[in-house]
Amino acid sequence: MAAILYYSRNPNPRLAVAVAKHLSSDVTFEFAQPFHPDHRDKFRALNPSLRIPILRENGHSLWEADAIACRLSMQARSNFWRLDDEMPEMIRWISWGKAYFVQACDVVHFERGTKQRYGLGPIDQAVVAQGLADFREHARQLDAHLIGRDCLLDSGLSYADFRMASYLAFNDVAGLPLSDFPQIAAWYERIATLAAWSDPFVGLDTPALPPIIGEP
Ligand SMILES: N[C@@H](CCC(=O)N[C@@H](CS)C(=O)NCC(=O)O)C(=O)O
Repeated sequence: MAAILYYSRNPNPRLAVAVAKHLSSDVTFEFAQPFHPDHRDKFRALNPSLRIPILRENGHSLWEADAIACRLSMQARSNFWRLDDEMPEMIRWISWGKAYFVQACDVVHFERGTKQRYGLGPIDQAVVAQGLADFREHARQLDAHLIGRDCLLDSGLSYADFRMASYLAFNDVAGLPLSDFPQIAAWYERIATLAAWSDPFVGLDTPALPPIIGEP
């Protein structure tokens, strides 16, 4: 029986779906609303944090997008998740991204996007200002690394690129100043040309995200 990938259109589930599409993984995609009162009990049993993506396989639940990407890449016998000499480099960028660049993107997107979609309160402008300052600091480092290269790793596209880009797919809402960082902008444009990235939900019956209803 094919594994089930529980997903939504939100950033981390989107990332997992993009990985599965990129790798042509043999999974059944199942749209999920783990925080819906009717579904909480089911999803708490699959992931105590209630969060998605979750990869359900032979009675086992694997959660965290990075772990799911690793599993799907190994199953596909792909080097998208490096298992060779470049693995430490790849993990370096995943780890740095989660701690700094992706984290800054997440902070800004949470205020301007998630909170306004799900009615979680007004935008905290101080949090946004700090998030933007952090974004600029870390984007400078990432931009410098990308000079003269197409991808984060020497040998080409890897999961580290997808993870680093995970919140940039939402920049219409987050409004991060990408154009101030030309190497990042060009790198992201290359990722956005990949069909699996530009619209991972093609062929899936996936409700749209709730609209932004809070302040702009
Ligand atoms: N660290 C987790 C974070 C997972 C997470 O925060 N998921 C959010 C979306 S980004 C979620 O489950 N939201 C509920 C939903 O999408 O319905 C990962 O990387 O997978």
